[in-house]
Amino acid sequence: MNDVVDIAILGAGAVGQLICHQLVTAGMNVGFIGRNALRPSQQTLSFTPLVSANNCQQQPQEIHYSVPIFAADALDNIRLVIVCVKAYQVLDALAPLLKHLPSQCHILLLHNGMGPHLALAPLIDGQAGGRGLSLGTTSQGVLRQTRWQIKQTGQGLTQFGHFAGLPLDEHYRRALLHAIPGSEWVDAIIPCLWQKLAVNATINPLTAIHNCNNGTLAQPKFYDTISNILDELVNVATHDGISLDRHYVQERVYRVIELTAANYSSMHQDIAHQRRTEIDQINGYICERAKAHNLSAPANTKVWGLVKQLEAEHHRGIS
Ligand code: KPL
Repeated sequence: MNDVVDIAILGAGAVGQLICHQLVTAGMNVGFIGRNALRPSQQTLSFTPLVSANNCQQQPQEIHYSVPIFAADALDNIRLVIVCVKAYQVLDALAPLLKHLPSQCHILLLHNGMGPHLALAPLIDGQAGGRGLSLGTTSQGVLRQTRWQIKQTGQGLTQFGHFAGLPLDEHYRRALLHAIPGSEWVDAIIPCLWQKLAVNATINPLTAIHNCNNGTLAQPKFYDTISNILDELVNVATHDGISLDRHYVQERVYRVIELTAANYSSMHQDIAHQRRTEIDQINGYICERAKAHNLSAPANTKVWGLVKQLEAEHHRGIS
């Protein structure tokens, strides 16, 4: 058996650790890139699986396992980097690593929101040796309990697709689909990212602004705001050449509200913990694309502004 670690995850947040767990469980050799690591080390991770619906009496067993952490300049064997940092960190985290990654190493972005792929594609496309960029989105629910301890809170669809440069090698494609439950490879990933953007552009800012869980948004008083955000999003996407089914998009948002009713969105948690949010890459992205097409997007502009205000209040220490 080949024990060389050839897959690296950049970003050890909740999603990064979940993907790591799923790949390790499927027998793949995975490690994390330690952005400030000077020498290689090992880290023990803990994972609590989902309680299965027909076995809710039994407490799920916590699983512990160890994975390598690489120094950023020791990445010669890496053939696939899965980027799980927040959308606003992608460029700063990845750009300095590109010179240390082998020329045939493929990059896969997996984060909420949109935008970084546009800035990254020219850096990947022009590389000698044949680098490639794929994009992905996941709706799996996961909660980080302590620094290296996560708990899966929900199943969900994960979609991957090619975006620029050379396609991901078939071996890695198959491995990802085998390892990640409910995952699929799609021919056109950008429409899938817009659909996920619709979920995040409604649930995330509204739960943060109204300090509520996802399920609260099923109340009729939120209907018009959700509708307006989605009208604008679908219109902007159309001008970007992406045709979305308006009815289906809204149905999907309400399905997620129902399925994750008890959860607090990632943006709600970011505001609650006084962290920066991904609002610029979610509603901000919609507003920027609207501006590029000379369209107005008042509902998205409003929630973008309100969340920026919440971020600024925390920054100034007001709560
Ligand atoms: O992706 C999410 C998030 O919180 O970022 C949703 C689907 C809204 C679940 O909370």
